[in-house]
Amino acid sequence: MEAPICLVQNWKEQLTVNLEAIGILEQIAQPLVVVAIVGLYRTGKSYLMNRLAGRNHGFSLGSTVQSETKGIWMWCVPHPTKPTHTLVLLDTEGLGDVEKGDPKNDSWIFALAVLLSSTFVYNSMSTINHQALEQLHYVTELTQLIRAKSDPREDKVEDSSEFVGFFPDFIWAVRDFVLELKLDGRPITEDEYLENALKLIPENNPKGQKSNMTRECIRYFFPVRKCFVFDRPTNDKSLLFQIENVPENQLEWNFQVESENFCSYIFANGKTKTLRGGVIVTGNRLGTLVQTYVDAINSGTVPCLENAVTALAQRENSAAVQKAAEHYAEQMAQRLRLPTDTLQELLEVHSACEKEAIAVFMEHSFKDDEQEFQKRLVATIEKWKEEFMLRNEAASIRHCQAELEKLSESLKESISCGAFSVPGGHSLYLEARKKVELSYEQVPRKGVKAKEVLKSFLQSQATVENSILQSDKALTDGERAVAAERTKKEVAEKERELLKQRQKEQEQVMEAQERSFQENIAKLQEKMERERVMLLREQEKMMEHKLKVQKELLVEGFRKKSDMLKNEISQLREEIERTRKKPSLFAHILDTVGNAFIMILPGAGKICGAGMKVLSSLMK
Ligand SMILES: *[C@@H]1O[C@H](CO)[C@@H](O)[C@H](O)[C@H]1NC(C)=O
Ligand SMILES: CC(=O)N[C@H]1CO[C@H](CO)[C@@H](O)[C@@H]1O
Repeated sequence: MEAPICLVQNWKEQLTVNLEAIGILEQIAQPLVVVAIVGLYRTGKSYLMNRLAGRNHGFSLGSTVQSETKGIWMWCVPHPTKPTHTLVLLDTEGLGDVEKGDPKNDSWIFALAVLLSSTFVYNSMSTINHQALEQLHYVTELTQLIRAKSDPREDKVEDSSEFVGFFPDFIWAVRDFVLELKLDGRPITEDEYLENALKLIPENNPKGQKSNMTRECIRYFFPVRKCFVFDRPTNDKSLLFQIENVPENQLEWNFQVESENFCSYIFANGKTKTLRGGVIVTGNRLGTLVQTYVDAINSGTVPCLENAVTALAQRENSAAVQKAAEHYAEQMAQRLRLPTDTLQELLEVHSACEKEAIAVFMEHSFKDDEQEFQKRLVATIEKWKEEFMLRNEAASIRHCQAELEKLSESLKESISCGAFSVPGGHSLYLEARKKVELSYEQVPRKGVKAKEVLKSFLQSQATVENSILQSDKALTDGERAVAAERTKKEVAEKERELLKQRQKEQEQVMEAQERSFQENIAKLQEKMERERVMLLREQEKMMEHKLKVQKELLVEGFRKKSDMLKNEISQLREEIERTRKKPSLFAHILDTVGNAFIMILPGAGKICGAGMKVLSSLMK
């Protein structure tokens, strides 16, 4: 992208998504590092954005800002140090600018910037003081504006602490910093400066209440915090308003170094944007997220992180089913040589292809609650399998008929020229026919319909044979009766064989369904286990953060506030315990989904003995 483009427009009291920008995101299949920068205009935000993009121009700078559209601007550039990633820069335009419309909608822009980014930069001037913190009051509204889970607990605080897991890292950029980095005469780091500024105000005065809340929220929601201070870029006022045209080396040395440090930090530490459950956000996913959130805002509902993941999953899981089913059909077509010698041969190839297809599905699907999409895949593959079985039968019939046609040519000729209408003709006929049968037996790879085709052939010969038999003058009536009886017996024997083959095949089909069932359950179990480990990690991270906040509050002397966290912490501890004890959770899910799979794979149910006892034995 040569220049930024408006992503979300905040105009005429409406938020609108720019479809052109969504189109750009949809082209990006790479994972994203998303850096959002927020702050008042004329504070030099654009300069930092341009530096991150590696350009001098792009995001417009303060002097022309008035003509720009209010909202979120986006710039996608290759990540300078991670070639497998795309860096997306988001700039909020016109936040806190009264001339540009209702400030109520600013809260939404702020919330969107938080939701969409993996690194969130707040840019402000001169020092971190009451005023700067008050300008950041938007963070205190986040709990009212967005929700983590689709079924929130009664307890609001409990829900808000859910944010911790997937909120961006927080960076405070202090521009034109005029103080010395010292605390009680001792030099401190930038980060210490920030942490000190975020300490709560002990005495209860109404003036500090607002900034006090901001402090608390930042510490609560953003576990990873960082601060960068910047000197004035130039002391030449005339240059200040056209910084984009000033060559780098004419800017103040300190400022150059500070900008460099800021950019290097973000390039090295800016996280890949990730959602709950380890879902990595790519360009096209970000596009869906933006639309989902803005749709929710415009329809007056609260944008919800969990619902956004569900929306993504809905879209991608159908694609995952399709991809997996296509893989199956392609591989089957490639590996099968129709007709196969036996049904078992086909079913073995089927099992191998299905195994791969399930793996493809598992790789590309997520949050498949109730296994709705996996069930769809099982059903689709079953249908395909039946289709391949039909094709196999048709190929076998074609092949066998053609072979028999060839082999019985001379027999038919003899019949039509009356070669068997002589005394002793019947035995001649039987001999000739036996020869056909024997040669037919030698034909390789006749397939599943070999016996059936032969049977039909013999049936079609019945009338001819009978008339040869009846007209054979060399036989007595008694001999004729015996011969007819023998033929009948042979036919019955062939029927029995055919029946046996069909029964065996049916068993094989059932066994194949059982294999499908086992494979589906096994892969599902693997995936659930991976997800459980991920959830545990997220919960533990949340716990770590809460304990840290609790301890800090205690050290700072806010015992009451610190105690209030106790409840949350014990709740979370219980949740972690529940996550640790997986089998009870799995058993329930597997029972339900197992039954659903068996509906589609009835053979598996017959072999397993229907009951879900088999599942308990699977669960180790
Ligand atoms: C700031 O928050 C702390 C902890 O809740 C509270 O004790 C203190 O009175 C608050 N200060 C102000 C100025 O509201
Ligand atoms: C999307 C949104 O919240 N828009 C609001 C912007 O502000 C006006 C005035 O308060 C509201 O009417 C809109 O609903």
